[in-house]
Amino acid sequence: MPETGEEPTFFGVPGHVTADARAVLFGVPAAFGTPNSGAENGPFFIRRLSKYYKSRFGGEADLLDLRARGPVLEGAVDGGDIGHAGSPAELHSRIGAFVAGLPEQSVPIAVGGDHSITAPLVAAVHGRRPIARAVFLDHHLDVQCWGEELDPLYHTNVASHVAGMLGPGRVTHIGVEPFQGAEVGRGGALRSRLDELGRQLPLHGPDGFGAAAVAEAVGTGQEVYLSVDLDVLAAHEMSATGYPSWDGLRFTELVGVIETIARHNTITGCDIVEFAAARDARDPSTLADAGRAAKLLMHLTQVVLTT
Ligand SMILES: [Mn+2]
Repeated sequence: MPETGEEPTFFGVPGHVTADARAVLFGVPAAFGTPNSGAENGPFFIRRLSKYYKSRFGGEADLLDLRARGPVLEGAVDGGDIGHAGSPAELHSRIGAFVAGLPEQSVPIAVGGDHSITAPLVAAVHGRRPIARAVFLDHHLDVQCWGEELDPLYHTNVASHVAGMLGPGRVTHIGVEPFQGAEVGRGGALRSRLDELGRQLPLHGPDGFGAAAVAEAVGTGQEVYLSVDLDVLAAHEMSATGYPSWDGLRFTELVGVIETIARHNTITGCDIVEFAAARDARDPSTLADAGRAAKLLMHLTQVVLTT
């Protein structure tokens, strides 16, 4: 992976937000909401590996989607990184201002960063056009079942913060671990918080992740925010993340789930979070995971642009 002086854009798309942009990719290189370091390097790695698609052609190429026989990334731009200097609150207000300032027809696609950034992203997207449902593709629930008051935003309670913004029944979890623990005596609290939140389509459900099961869990005809925590993938496909999952969705399944959601709903904002690696990591496994994350970003962007 050659280091050049100039930062590449995601997939080599234009590096500024144009008035007619339909998808705005941007980085949120922040790790305020996690005890682990490395999540701040997500945009760095994913931008670098996204060059793969055009690297055979010296960085400039027309790409074709073989499935639709159509163009790729037409209307996508890279809005750069949201600066993460200062406090979490300052980061959140910069995220809010950035999203609010985007052209009306464009869909923001954020690359984190740890999972806590989903909360200010949802708030900003919801402020432009009301979201009916947030879908978390995540191995973990990120739901707070301890205490009476909701703790300050952290990557472990981000779904609770999002649910608090959208109201009851509007959060769907897909790919979560089916066996969940809570503190002794708090199992009932977890169950009632989950009932309040919405639907869960865990790993190893009876209906798998086919189109019918996904449409049933997510619904149809709604404005949807999609958050992909990369640990929803099994560790053999994603170990460059804070909490790799022994078991999880296969990459192909994950893409299928995203396409099903997009076919039946309108995605008005999305993110890919929790890629994590040391800045100087160059081992084959980290690079393969970053390449996979870049490919997922490609799918997500194409889904936004073509459905
Ligand atoms: Mn998460």
